[in-house]
Amino acid sequence: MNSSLRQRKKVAGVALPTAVLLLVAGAVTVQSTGPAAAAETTLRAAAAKAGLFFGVAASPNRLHPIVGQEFNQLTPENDMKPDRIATSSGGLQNTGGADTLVNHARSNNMLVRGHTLVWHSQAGALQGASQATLNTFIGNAINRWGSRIAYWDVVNEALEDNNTGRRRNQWPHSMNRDANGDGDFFDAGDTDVIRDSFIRAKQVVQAGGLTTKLCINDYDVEGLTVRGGTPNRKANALYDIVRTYRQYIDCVGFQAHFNDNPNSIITNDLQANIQRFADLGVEVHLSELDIDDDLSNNDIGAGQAENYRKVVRACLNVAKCTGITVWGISDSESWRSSERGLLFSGGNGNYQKKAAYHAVLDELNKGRSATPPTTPPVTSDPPTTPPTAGCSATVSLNSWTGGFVATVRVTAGTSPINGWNVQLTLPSGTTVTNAWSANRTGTTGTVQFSNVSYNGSLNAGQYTEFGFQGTGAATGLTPVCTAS
Ligand code: 9MR
Repeated sequence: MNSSLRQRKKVAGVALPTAVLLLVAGAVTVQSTGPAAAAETTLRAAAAKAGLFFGVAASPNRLHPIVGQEFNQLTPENDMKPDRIATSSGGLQNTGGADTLVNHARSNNMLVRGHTLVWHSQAGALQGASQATLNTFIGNAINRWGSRIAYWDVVNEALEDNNTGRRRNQWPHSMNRDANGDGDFFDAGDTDVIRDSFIRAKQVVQAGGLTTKLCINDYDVEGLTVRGGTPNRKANALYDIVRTYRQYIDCVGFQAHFNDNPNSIITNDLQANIQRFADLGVEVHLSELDIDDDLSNNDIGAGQAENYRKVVRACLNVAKCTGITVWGISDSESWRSSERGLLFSGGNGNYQKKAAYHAVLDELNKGRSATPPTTPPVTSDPPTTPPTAGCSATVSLNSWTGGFVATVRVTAGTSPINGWNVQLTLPSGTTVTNAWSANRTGTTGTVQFSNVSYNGSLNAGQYTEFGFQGTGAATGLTPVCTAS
């Protein structure tokens, strides 16, 4: 366990499409094929049917049969980290463990998430290296396994602890320079390790014609808020990075190590946060999931199995949440064994399913959320009030003292629409601080939100959602929707 993690640990039903896993050009893909079938009996089969992967962190000495039986994705828990495989000049060494895991994944029809290329911790011989050396390593590592790695964590844990919303300042982030002093590293004249590492990784993928997708991965970024409803500044900072470098970033890993740290609890707005990243067009993974079994200060419940259910549901409800990886098989073999955060007890190949396992399997078997029908349901009695053309909007709020997050659902009426505008009048003293999946005009009083390029066209009865965050109290909001 690295020191920052040690420290933060202490602080504190409609018809489902069926799907199959296919092995295509070295990568396993999930594909929909038809109508519903009986409940599946393994996590991987249930997940595949719902159209996502369900994976596990793996080590070469723990490749027990359960790995291939229950999971269809693996992440090397330690064997692809720079301290295992990097030389000081960015070359590769000791790749045996990683090779074993990649081969095991292939023979068990599993995806691989490579973990990880650029990280301040476990940097080994790369500690203190220049961007040029990091780039050499990025090229060597990506090319060694090519498209056999479906997803690579290119940059891991770049943001500071304690909800500051800042970048870390130790190497490699100490190389960052804010040339014009405007408080970010996003300008052309700035130096940014995140940008430069992703540019290099994308170059390598494109030059090799690889299918590998490139992810940024972090913890304490799962909710829109943290304990007490405080905005999650670390999540907002990650969001800004992904939005700014979207052309190089394909996927985002929310580590999802849920525990009693105020910034690591499970909040009600997990799904809304997954959705706002998904709305940028990236895939979202819950990349290192474990849940403390006596999590006492979370917002959404106390029982471990129920918490697993809610977290899995939040992912299932967002189409671009394409995978969940648990950080180990059993409690006793976990990096946090004292928190008993995983799905199995037992060890050394002899594992017993916990209540959390059954909850996850059950939830996966329910599949993704219902997509609204494109034609109104047929009823024997015509409705007394016919649905209207145009659009309608409803607001749901997650409020705390001094702030709130609003999720607005826009639903098309009886005809398809090509665009929408939602007007809201905020109470005095209330200010919008940021919005996602919509263009915004105004921050106080009467504010307008209109569709962005990808969510303006809705079929009759179909809906989309956007969100905004604000200070003050957002009571009595009555949205007025106009379609175009
Ligand atoms: O589970 C990993 C553990 O075996 C290592 O000792 C530890 C060293 O830092 O890393 C653990 O995995 C971490 C992952 O690479 C990044 N996110 C946090 C994970 C738990 O610390």
